[in-house]
Amino acid sequence: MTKPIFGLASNGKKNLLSGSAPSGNLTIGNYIGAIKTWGELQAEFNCYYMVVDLHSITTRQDPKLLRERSLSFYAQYLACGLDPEKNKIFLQSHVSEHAELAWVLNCFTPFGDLTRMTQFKDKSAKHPKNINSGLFTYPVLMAADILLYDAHLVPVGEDQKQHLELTRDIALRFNNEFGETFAFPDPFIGKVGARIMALQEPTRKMDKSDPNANNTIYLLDDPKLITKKCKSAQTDSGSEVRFAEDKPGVANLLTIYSVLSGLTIPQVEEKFVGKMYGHLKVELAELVCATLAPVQARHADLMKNQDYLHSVMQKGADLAAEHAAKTLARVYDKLGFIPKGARK
Ligand code: AQP
Repeated sequence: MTKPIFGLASNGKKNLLSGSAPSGNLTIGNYIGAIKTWGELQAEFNCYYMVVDLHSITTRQDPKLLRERSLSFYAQYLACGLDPEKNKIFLQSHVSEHAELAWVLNCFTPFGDLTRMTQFKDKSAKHPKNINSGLFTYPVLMAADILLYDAHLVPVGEDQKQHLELTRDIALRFNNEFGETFAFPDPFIGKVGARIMALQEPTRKMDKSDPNANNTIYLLDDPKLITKKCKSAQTDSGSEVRFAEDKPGVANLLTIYSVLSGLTIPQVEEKFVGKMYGHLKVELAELVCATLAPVQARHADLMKNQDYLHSVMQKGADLAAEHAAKTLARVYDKLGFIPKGARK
């Protein structure tokens, strides 16, 4: 007989968790690689989607901007189609158990394991004046995010795979010592793990905190700016609209077109046979604008209705906290902490 899966939701569904840090503005890369897919998963899984504001302060944030962005990220999640009735959508800092479990897990994470995290090395190189301990222990907070909700599945990009491995090591270590306490998370590999690249430097990922805004299409960019960015995207030598490794610029534009149109790459190539890069750029700009127009309109409406936004946010946090509190109580009990008010 196969062992039952630990931590399944009461409806028998697996838990899935993901999030994005409000450390820049959401991009078409976030949309294609994450938020669009999250929306498609909400029927199949018990989903937890966070705005991971605690993570964002590993690099310095302007408090006013952080507040604005966190709210706007939340509204953008909803505007992109995430349903607050079907998912737990919340701000990470609204559920204090994240920070509490992270402390516990820190005590179960060998220092040497953290020194091997490549993202720490990359981010330290990027921010040499602010190599703080939070940046170093960031993967432990991410482990807490995942383990708090018994997440069985975590959609992760290439850059987060090592952190998920670390989470699995921590869970295994704890479970081996104290008996089954945490569900064991697996990476969720989506249908098309499209990775969107920077428009001006198409050999690296489009990044929401890129200092060069021309590399990035933001979800809230106005149509004129989107058109300008698409038109000035770097393309390659030659003129044939073809997907090839030695044509990273064109391949990137074709990928965006393919995902947003629902056509396969060969179908998109076929559409542009005999046409120039310029045609692709113009049509891509139109497609991106048409995709983002309803998102931007819904976002604008939501931002005008802050009472609604805050009430949904509160509800999401309350639902998430219910689950998180149970996990933390289980952990504290295993560790030998006396529950508050245990004997009155
Ligand atoms: N260019 C991209 N193509 C495809 N998917 C992408 N994602 C991000 N950029 C692309 C996916 O979006 C989710 C959130 O990713 P993130 O990189 O914004 O993650 P983060 O932890 O919020 O950001 P960082 O790296 O901590 O901070 P910044 O971006 O400010 O440097 C992920 O699922 C990712 O795969």
